[in-house]
Order: sequence, then structure tokens, then C-alpha cells
Amino acid sequence: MAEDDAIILSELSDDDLVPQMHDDLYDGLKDEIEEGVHILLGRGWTPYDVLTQALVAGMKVVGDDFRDGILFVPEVLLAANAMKGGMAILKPLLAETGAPRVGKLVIGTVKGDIHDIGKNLVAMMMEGAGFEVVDLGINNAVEKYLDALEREGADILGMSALLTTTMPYMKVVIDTLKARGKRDDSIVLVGGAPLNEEFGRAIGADAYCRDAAVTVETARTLMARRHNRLAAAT
Ligand code: B1M
Repeated sequence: MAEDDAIILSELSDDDLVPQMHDDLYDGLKDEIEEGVHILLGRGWTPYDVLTQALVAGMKVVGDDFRDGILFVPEVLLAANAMKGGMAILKPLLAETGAPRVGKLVIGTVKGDIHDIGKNLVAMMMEGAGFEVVDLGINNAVEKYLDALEREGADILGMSALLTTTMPYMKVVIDTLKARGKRDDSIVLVGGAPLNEEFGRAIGADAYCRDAAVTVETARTLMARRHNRLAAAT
């Protein structure tokens, strides 16, 4: 539309630019999202604030309208693609904290589930917090998780599920770890929109993580406990 075309993002104040970015995310406008991210960073915003306030908050609207049947899969895919464009700019900045390596995380979305935006966000934030991250991508069967944990000697297993139909698969992975006597070798963290603390406890995870920031905090706390336990045992 001619009127929309006339909007010059760099001329908007922060208070106008952020809602405009929510609209652009909704419309799947990747170039505009990338431009908006650069503008906010240029104005001194931290990468974390750009991520949470401009991108994640915008994606919430997309999610609500998808739920309510206002948006459909093709539109949501475009929005996801725009979101990923913005995230790609922020990723190296979030990882640039220079923090010493504090642990190694293997993370992936469970079998049958192809949602990866939240999982990617968690991976980015964990990298930024100094964790080494091995990202297994989407649709992971139990053997892929177990092979990766062993191969990488990881401290933490992270699993993501966005569907009520795929979240029970997390229990399959944890039960297999138990059956093979490997459950105590790593910390298991789970996350995804349909999960909650009760579910995390019921399937035997060490913790349910509501969002990426909580994942970082939880991983730090549980890693510190693990170090103390190992130190006490030697
Ligand atoms: Co899907 N989808 N989707 N979808 N999709 C949901 C999840 C849904 C809630 C939409 C709705 O109805 N409101 C609904 C699930 C309903 C349910 O199960 N109860 C749904 C559905 C039904 C489906 C399909 C079945 C639709 C269809 O085909 N008819 C289909 C399933 C495909 C499959 O997986 N087999 C499908 C497909 C898709 C797209 C491909 C179009 C696209 C995915 C693109 C992609 O990921 N590359 C998509 C999207 C984008 C969504 C919504 C709109 C947004 C998800 C998202 O990216 N959120 C979503 C609606 C919603 O969640 N409100 C929806 C933003 C992201 C930052 O948040 O993923 O929650 P989130 O991650 C957070 C936390 O949850 C947490 O931290 C993250 C960052 O703060 N977290 C973790 C997540 N993983 C973690 C792992 C951890 C820790 C924390 O490990 C330690």
C-alpha cells in the first residue's frame, strides 16, 4: 500500500518503531524487520531488549491470531521467517559476551514437532551466557538425543515441544535415559508453550523453563549445584 510504503522506519521514534515492527513481523516483512533491528541497535538498545521487546512480543500477537483462526500456516511461516531474519542479526551479539564456558548444552525439538523459533532463542541466549551449545534442530528421536549427549559429553539436555501431541515424547527420552542408567549423567531441562512446572516434574525433568532467560538462570543454578556435588564427592 502506498501509505505503508511511505513509512521510513529510521524516522520513527522508538515508541512508534517497536509497534511498527510488530506489524511488520505480523506481515512477514523480513527486510523491514532486519532494518528495524539495525535501527534499534544503532540507537543503543541492547540485543536482549531488541529480541524481547521488538521480536518476541510481536510473535505473541502472531501466535494469538493463529490460535484464533485469523492467521493461517502460510502467513505464520512468513512471520517466522521474518523473526529468524532479526534473530540472525542478534545471535552473534548475544554470543559476544566473552563469558567463560560454563557448561555444554545439547538441545533439540522433539520428534514430530517442527517448531524451532523458541528453541533457537534458548540456544542463542545460552550461547550468550557462555554455554557451549550443540543444536540438534527439529524432529529428534530419542536416539539422536542420546547419541549427542554421549558424543558431546554434554552437561545439559534441553528439549523443546510446542504441541500437546509431542510434549509426551519428552518422557520417552527421559525414561530411556533412566533405563540405560544415564539419567544422572546430565541435567534435563524442558520448555515450550504448552508445558508447565507440573508437567516437568511429572516426566522427571530437572526443571521446566518458561522462557529463554529462565533457562539461562536455571542452567546456571543447576550447573553450580552439580559442580558442588562433584567437588564434594572427590
Ligand atoms: Co504451530 N502451533 N503448528 N506453527 N505455532 C502453535 C504451537 C499453536 C499453539 C498455535 C495455536 O493454535 N495457537 C498450536 C499448538 C496447539 C496445541 O498443541 N495445543 C500449533 C499448531 C496446531 C500447529 C500445526 C499442527 C498447524 C497445522 O499444521 N494445522 C503445525 C504443526 C507442525 C509440527 O510441528 N508437526 C504447526 C506449524 C507451525 C508453523 C510451521 C507454521 C510455524 C513454525 C515455524 C518454526 O518454528 N520454524 C508455527 C508457529 C510459528 C506457531 C506459533 C504461532 C508461534 C510459536 C513460536 O515460535 N513462538 C505457536 C503459537 C504460540 O506458541 N502461541 C504455534 C515464539 C517463541 C519465541 O516462543 O516457542 O513458546 P516459544 O518458546 C519460548 C518458550 O516456550 C521457551 O523459551 C522460548 C523463548 O522464550 N522454550 C524453551 C521453548 N522451547 C524451549 C526449550 C527449552 C527451554 C525453554 O529447553 C531447555
